[in-house]
Amino acid sequence: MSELILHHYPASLFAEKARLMLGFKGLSWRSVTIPPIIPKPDLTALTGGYRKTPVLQVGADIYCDTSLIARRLEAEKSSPTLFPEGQEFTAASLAGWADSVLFLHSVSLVFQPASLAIRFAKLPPEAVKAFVADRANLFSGGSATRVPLELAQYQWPTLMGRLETQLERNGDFLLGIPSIADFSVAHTLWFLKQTPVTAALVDDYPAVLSWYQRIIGFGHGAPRELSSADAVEVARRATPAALPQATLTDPAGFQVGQQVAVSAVDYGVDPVRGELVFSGYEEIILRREDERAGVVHVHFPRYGFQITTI
Ligand SMILES: N[C@@H](CCC(=O)N[C@@H](CS)C(=O)NCC(=O)O)C(=O)O
Repeated sequence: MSELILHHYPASLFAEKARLMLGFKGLSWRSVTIPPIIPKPDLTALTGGYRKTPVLQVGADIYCDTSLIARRLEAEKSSPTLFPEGQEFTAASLAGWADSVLFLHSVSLVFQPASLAIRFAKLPPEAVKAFVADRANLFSGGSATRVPLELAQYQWPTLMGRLETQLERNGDFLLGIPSIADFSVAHTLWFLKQTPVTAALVDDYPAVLSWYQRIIGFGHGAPRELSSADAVEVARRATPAALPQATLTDPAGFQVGQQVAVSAVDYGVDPVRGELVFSGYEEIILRREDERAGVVHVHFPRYGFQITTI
């Protein structure tokens, strides 16, 4: 059986969500460290252009976006579950809210000058300049807009106050039992916890703080390093897994077999081109042939990604 390979870097908060989900499920995995800014030639040999972090690889199958990575991990090991029975909609929707609304608030808070000064203190000025330029570009062409810092600061107590109340009353986890929602909220708060300037935005809420420590306590499972070149070689030697059975007639009329481009809607909208081989409720799959990686299937969530014909 193919190993789980996570392409990520330590400071990435969405990667932290994936690492914590791997820890929650007690999984072993291979860890490929990727650059935090473009170019990422070995990663894009696998994805075909998707550049966000993290990406999960299983042989010649490449999974983009943590909302879909969660479902792939669930398929790998169903228990403990990230999607508790009867709470599937609530768990996924709350996770989606955290990964967009809560995340964009925390980006503004973390990117305030006092916090950035600490985060960038050890980096040479050229590296800071390259990082800032990369992130400005990341947001161009997408639907997401930065929350102004003053607005993020002003609204933050409402978001945290609601979390605090729910956690005080609902037990150890957001929905009473663990779910993907816990990991989506926790990785965003993990981002704020990285410097003293923003850590208080979490620490001031005692029920949130003890819940946060519980989620972080799941750890990262058992990673073992792998080079990015070796990961490309793993894909080249593997054959993509059998496709799921189609159950959805695409409402936009896209047909399996068509050449299409898929891109994220919000930011990091770099398109991936290939043949549409599956279109389902949660997932779409493109087949692409890469000079180095060979034939790969690139999986995207349906929600939050758009298809165009080419
Ligand atoms: N919706 C995506 C968001 C991923 C994301 O925004 N990741 C950030 C890092 S935390 C990113 O890609 N930054 C640019 C980069 O790493 O190149 C997911 O759930 O995976």
